[in-house]
Amino acid sequence: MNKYLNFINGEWREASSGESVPVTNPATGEVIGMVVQSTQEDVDAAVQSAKLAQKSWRLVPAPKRAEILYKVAYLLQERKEELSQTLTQEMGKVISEARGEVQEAIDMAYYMAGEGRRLFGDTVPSELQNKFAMSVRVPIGIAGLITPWNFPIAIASWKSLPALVSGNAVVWKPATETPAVAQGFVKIYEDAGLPKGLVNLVNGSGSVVGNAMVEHPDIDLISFTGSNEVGKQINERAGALLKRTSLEMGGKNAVTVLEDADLDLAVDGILWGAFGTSGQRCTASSRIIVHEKVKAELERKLVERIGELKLGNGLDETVNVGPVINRSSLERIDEYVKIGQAEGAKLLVGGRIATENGLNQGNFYAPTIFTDVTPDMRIAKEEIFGPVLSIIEVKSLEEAIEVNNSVEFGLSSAIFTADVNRAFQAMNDLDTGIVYVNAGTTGAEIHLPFGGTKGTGNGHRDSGVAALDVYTEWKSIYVDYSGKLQRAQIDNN
Ligand code: UN1
Repeated sequence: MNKYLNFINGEWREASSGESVPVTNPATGEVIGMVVQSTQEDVDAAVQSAKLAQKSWRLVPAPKRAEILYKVAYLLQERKEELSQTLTQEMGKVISEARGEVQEAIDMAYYMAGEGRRLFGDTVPSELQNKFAMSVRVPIGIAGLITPWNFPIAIASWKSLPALVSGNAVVWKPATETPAVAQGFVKIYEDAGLPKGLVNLVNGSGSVVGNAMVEHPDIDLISFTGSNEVGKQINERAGALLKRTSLEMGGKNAVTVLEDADLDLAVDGILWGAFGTSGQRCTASSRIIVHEKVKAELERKLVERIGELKLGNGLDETVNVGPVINRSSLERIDEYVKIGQAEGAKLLVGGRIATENGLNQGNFYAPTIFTDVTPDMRIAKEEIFGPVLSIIEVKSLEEAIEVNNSVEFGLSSAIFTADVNRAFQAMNDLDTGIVYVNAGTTGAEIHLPFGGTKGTGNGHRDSGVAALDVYTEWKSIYVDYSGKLQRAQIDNN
């Protein structure tokens, strides 16, 4: 039986509690390993080792730090297939998507390695003669990373790589559901020759390990991706300690389909965005906002095509939709479907736990579409995190934008239209951190900022160059080479 350990100060270790919990394959219900459950004591040990390691790491020139990141990229590439298989086994997403996710980590490693030779600051003219002015990025210290199970390696790469290239050390708590991929990623840091103590892996629960990280005086920032509820708690606790937080939380992403859209293309985008990863992406499409003139035709095409989606174990290359993460998630999704029906939405297709052909061994939900949904219904407002889509009818672009923006989240949105003017209108008015034109709501690329407005985040971004703002402080430096006292704002006015 596999046992997933902690990695602290360059050593693979048991947790101080001596306890562990099972890790289950969501497609088959099989236990694939045990993951250790850490305590405050393990977090303290991880922080201590991170602190010591960071003291010298901050002095290593960034291009040298980046050389290790390039090795991380090569090793990720070498182990791509192995990591993808592991990912599918413990998280459930279909193998082609698992490969895509590992690719996202590879892309991020190359991109952040490149930052080792940039990490740009500004050089600006001083207002005084014989004085030089510039700003540089400096590391913050120790970054505490708390990551979810739905993108266990991509999101960990978005956070750990910029933290490291800019000179920080990392204490990482992965999701309890996905310790094998976390172990595989940390092993790569180890094999790439990252000095010991710079990346520490502490497995365990949010309530014990997560809290201990948030409250630890020597962890300088927390970067979290997960639920809104937990994000808010983290922000409150960390806020009282004046600790920086970068929070990436829920979504209730909508695809708008206007009457001039290419409907077949829209159907492709919708099916991929809503049922890829079984709807368990923060970016998943969970609402369709469709113009009344094309609603019936879009629905007909969606129902026809949804029948082609094959449910099953993601390791089977012919499967399109894998399981959801666990039993309680499956039950929560089913509960939302009942809520939708009680609210008066019309179930077009799906709406049941799938049990045929051995699917009852895992946690499978039939791809589900509701229509005649109104924006005030709970299924149109709350994040379901499963393969459930709600169709809302509108009469104009203006109304579509209003409906799109009416939810408490603001991660991603999409519009299908052939009209360039209306596309630009939408780009301007859709209140989300990510906007797609003629594509679904998923599929962000790593060199652009990832994050959202309103209840989705707190203004920070993962990935892209914007990620560096999370892991660095600005230091403004003035060099006066005039040899005399020059008083800014006084001697030159
Ligand atoms: C997430 O769902 O939390 O844009 C991340 C996407 C992926 C990342 C999703 N590149 O859909």
